[in-house]
Amino acid sequence: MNGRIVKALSGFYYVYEEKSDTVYSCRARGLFRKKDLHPLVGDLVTFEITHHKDKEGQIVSVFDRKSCLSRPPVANCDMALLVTSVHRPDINTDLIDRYLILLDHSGLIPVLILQKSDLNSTEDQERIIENYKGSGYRMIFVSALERKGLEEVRDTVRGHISTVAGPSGAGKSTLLNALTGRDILKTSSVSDHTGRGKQTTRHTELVHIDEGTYICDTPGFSSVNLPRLKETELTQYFPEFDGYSGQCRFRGCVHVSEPSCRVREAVENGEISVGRYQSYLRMYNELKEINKRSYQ
Ligand SMILES: Nc1nc2c(ncn2[C@@H]2O[C@H](COP(=O)(O)OP(=O)(O)OP(=O)(O)O)[C@@H](O)[C@H]2O)c(=O)[nH]1
Ligand SMILES: [Mg+2]
Ligand SMILES: [Zn+2]
Repeated sequence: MNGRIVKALSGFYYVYEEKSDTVYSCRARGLFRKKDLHPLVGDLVTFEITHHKDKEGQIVSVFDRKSCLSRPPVANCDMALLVTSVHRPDINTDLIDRYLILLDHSGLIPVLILQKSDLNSTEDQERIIENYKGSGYRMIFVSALERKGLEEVRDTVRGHISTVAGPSGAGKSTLLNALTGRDILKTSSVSDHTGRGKQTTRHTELVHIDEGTYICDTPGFSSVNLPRLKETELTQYFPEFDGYSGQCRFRGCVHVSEPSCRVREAVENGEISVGRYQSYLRMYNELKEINKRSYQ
């Protein structure tokens, strides 16, 4: 039998078999320990049924992965819905920008989901759009509460295996509940005191939306490590620089302090947003530091 791991908890792997619409609780054989292969949520596996009535089985093999993301740890996703709110909790563009680098590096299509749009003013919305202008990232304003933007999300994820990612309290689980029309995932309110989420989702779980469409619910996070990159490669991860970087005076310009830099010029005259350029500089310096330390 073939199936997909939809949840991993306390040594059990929950494997979903689409044809029979059944979830089997499986153990992984010692084989995995020997090979040091840890099955992940999203993995396609072959399994044997060991107990029909109790729907128990044993995983025999794991298929090669199409992708593997470190945070959250999921396999075979080709798309990531980066879910954040503007208010409650407040938006953290540094976290978004770092995560966009990680996604690009892992080969996943990023989609920016601005959840809780019912709490936004028109200016809030314009500010976010302005910040990512020219990046080409798909951006969807959603209110799970008022059921706005859900059709656009559905159209975007159709046929994809996606994962949600974003800070605690951003409304990831609420969004998935709204998309399935079922209250299957636990949610809880944002703290009035801190304005932050309460780490409600504790494990990663793949939710079957319809044939061939899955979305993974994941625990919230508040920091992202950059992938291992040379600082000079970072410019490739900012799509809004693409139309300008070829026009800088120096080949290999990293747009930091070189003269006649077309990217910096574009920032100065408002063609590229200052916020994104500052993110670039922060990450550039961080990578430079990391790389210096690791070569010492
Ligand atoms: N105003 C408003 N509140 C929302 C919306 N969607 C979710 N919320 C609220 O936001 C709070 C957090 O929602 P969750 O879905 O639990 O957030 P989460 O991102 O899954 O959080 P973690 O599981 O902790 O990572 C809940 O109180 C929701 O009711 C929305 O569209 N508008
Ligand atoms: Mg959640
Ligand atoms: Zn330049």
